[in-house]
Amino acid sequence: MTASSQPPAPDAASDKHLKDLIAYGERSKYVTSIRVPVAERTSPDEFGMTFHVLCPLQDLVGNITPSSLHFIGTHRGSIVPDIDPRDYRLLIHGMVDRPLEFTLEDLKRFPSVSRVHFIECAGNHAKPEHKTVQQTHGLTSCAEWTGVPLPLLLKEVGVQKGASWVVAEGSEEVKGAGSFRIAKAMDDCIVAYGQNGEPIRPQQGYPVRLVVPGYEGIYNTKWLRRIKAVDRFYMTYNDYGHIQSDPKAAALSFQWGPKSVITFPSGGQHLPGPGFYEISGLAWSGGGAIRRVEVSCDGGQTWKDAELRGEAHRMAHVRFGMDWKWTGGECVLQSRCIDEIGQVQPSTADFAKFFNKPPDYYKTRHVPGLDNVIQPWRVASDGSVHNAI
Ligand SMILES: Nc1nc2c(c(=O)[nH]1)N[C@H]1C(S)=C(S)[C@@H](COP(=O)(O)O)O[C@H]1N2
Ligand SMILES: [Mo]
Repeated sequence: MTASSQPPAPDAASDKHLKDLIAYGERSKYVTSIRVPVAERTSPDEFGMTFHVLCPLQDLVGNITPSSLHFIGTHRGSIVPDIDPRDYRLLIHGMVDRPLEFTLEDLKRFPSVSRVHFIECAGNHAKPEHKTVQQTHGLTSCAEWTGVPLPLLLKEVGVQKGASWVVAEGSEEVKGAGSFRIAKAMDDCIVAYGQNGEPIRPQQGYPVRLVVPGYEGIYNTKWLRRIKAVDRFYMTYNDYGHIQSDPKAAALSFQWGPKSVITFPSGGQHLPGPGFYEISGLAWSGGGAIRRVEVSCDGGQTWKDAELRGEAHRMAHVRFGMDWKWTGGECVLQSRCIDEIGQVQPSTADFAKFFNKPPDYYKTRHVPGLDNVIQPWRVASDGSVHNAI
């Protein structure tokens, strides 16, 4: 036997066995669902960077996105800061009585909360050329986030009268910063160190990120190093959305409206033949919990209530389902949802009307602001499913 053809030493083999199957569990070899980078930019680009990585929504079951498949939103490419938790510090300062620096251990000494929330990137726009739901909607994901309520930390530092905004900053240059009103910071934000029962993944901001429930993804600062209380809006790298010249577009930024999408049957999938199917999808809203989801199987002429297939948490994905008999003819499937404050998911035509555009505006240009339009899927008579936006 030559050296290279020798079987691996027993130790190496059992080490691998221990790693793959026991020490840290891996999914079945039959499960192959993966994230993919957005198609709009070549990844990796000439600098070796990958931008905005899409979650395979078509393969998910239930309400929680597994951490390994959580979408990745980044303007800085695939470089994930490598932060040793022992060196980690969070500074809270500005218009406060006692500026404080917290270590990770300090943060863990506070009472924790665990809440299920979606995070969705403002770049989540469905385009006619997108083939699958991963491409049309893959920049949203939902996890259980564990950490310290931000109001608790703000109380600890003593926010001064007159402070009206906060600026949150990530560890990579000043670019990871975003600012929002202090009322939101005092409400339901979480300084999170946990994701789905374990430490936050590096791609999601290890060791600590901010979770700003219902707001556009960019405010959920990853690798969080600083929160500053200030008395005015601060223009940061990430705040371009709020100085738009069109006040209607500006009004549709910050908080996500009600949004839903059918994930089965969805673009690129194939129905083997006529018969009974379970239409399945996800609904969520930045305005609170989802109250109702309706499904249309005739291009929006008639609607039927779907069932919620899980608990509808505030600002969280909830799965919906509906029994459906496909007769074999061509049809268009779509869903729309209503949230706890009564907001209804709009159609592409509603959106065009709101912006005084022609009804087919969406075919060439996506809507300004955060896009939550109804997504139609066309089932062809051969069972193939296509984007019908
Ligand atoms: N520090 C830092 N935080 C960041 C970003 C970033 O590039 N750097 N990207 C933001 C954007 S654009 C989005 S959509 C969300 C995505 O969160 P995720 O990667 O955990 O899905 O993180 C936000 N937080
Ligand atoms: Mo984003």
